[in-house]
Amino acid sequence: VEPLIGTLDFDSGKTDGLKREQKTLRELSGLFADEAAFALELAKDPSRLVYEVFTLQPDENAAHLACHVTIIQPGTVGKEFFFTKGHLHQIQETAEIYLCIKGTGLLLLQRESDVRTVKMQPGTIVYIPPRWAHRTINIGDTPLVFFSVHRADAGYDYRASTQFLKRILKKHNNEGYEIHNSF
Ligand code: S6P
Ligand code: ZN
Repeated sequence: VEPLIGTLDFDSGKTDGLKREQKTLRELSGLFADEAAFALELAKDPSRLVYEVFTLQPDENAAHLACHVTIIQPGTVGKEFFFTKGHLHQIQETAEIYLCIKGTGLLLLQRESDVRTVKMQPGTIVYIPPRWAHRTINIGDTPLVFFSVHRADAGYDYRASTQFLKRILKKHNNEGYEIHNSF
């Protein structure tokens, strides 16, 4: 395998040499708590960008690492802040490391009924142990940018995306966020 080289500009959040995937509102159907607000936003602009994932990873997977840069746009559906779908890894013993580059967010970690929220700001490093589902939420008004690394053959299990027990909502007429139960 040849060395792979990409760049992330820490000031602008722009990447180069990484493969881009995007998630728009229509791909996040069924995930936000307020279905009426979601329908309204979808009608306005179904291809509104919520987040992008940029990947640097070799084609061959075994024994390699994958790294990603995720950029979550600021925004809400109703009061709920924009987030990533969230997942577990198909290979359950996969751990992952996150490094926040820009913006303000929360990392929601969940293992069965055990839920943690970790504040993400530039410089925050989080080790996500195996078997903890993870979703990231942009609670700021600028894009949230973070870098992550895990084994390249980990795979993704998105069943976790509908099972998060907490939701992060914007405070009424106020700066900041509050954490609510999902169900
Ligand atoms: C991958 C890592 C991140 C997410 C990205 C998008 O293991 O956790 O790169 O893929 O933040 O989230 P999701 O839940 O849509 O894959
Ligand atoms: Zn992950």
